[in-house]
Amino acid sequence: MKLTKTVLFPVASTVLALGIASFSMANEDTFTSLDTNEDGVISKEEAQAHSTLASMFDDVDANGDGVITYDEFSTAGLGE
Ligand SMILES: [Ca+2]
Ligand SMILES: [Ca+2]
Repeated sequence: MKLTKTVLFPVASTVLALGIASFSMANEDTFTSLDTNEDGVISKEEAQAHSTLASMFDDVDANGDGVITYDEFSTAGLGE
């Protein structure tokens, strides 16, 4: 029992870490492709290219400054 736990835990951690890494990359690709003027944030106009983001814009823009940062984007769980 003790041996099984010792062996399985690092494997599970690696799989989890890889899953998170690939999710983050997909997220970043989506964010970058939406940021057409490459100023590092998504404006309301740029968000129109992403139907989900466009309809959720005000919710995703957590601090209400009218643009979406990568932090706000990833916190909202967008990226597909
Ligand atoms: Ca932009
Ligand atoms: Ca914002």
